[in-house]
Amino acid sequence: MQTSLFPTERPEPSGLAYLPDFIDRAEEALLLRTIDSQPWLSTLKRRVQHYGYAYDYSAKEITRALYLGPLPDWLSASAAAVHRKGLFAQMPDQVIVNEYRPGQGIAPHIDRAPCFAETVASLSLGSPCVMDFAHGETAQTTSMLLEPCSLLALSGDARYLWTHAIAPRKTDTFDGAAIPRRRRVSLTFRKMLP
Ligand SMILES: O=C(O)CCC(=O)C(=O)O
Repeated sequence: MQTSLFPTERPEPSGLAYLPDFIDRAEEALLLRTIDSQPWLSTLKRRVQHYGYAYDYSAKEITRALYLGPLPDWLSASAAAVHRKGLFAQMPDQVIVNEYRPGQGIAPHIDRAPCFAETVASLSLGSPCVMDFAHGETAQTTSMLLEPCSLLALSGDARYLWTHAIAPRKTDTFDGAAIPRRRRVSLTFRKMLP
């Protein structure tokens, strides 16, 4: 486990919470099996699954018209576990599952403020990977290692002022160590705004 969230002398975005071992390896394996038994959408470079509400990637938004139905039981159990940590004022009701094969990533972005409530939280399964952050106004940058079974919650500045991204590469370097990427699957929990 990493001993500090951010390597020495890198800024730490305020509002960021990192919970290592949020789930155990058995829960991780069960989630991966369940996710892999569901249909994947393959319209992006990486495969995704949407729950609660579909995300419109061309409009870069979610509307209530894109409601898919309540979270399935297996996912609402995870959403409830996230909610119990006190990170969300209300139960998350929208989840995107992202699959990253080695070499795949996600472009720098801030989750849409008008669509989603104050916290966005991401549960990591499978491979570790480095997430990169950049402050929109000060141009500060920083990176952190997301370990499997961890939960990353972004609120405050980390949610609204810093972009987050995963570079499309096959090996990360973190604190001087090369970390080859394997398949990573993440579940990002959000609460839709009215
Ligand atoms: O894979 C992750 O941990 C982050 C996913 C993400 O940023 C998103 O779905 O908007």
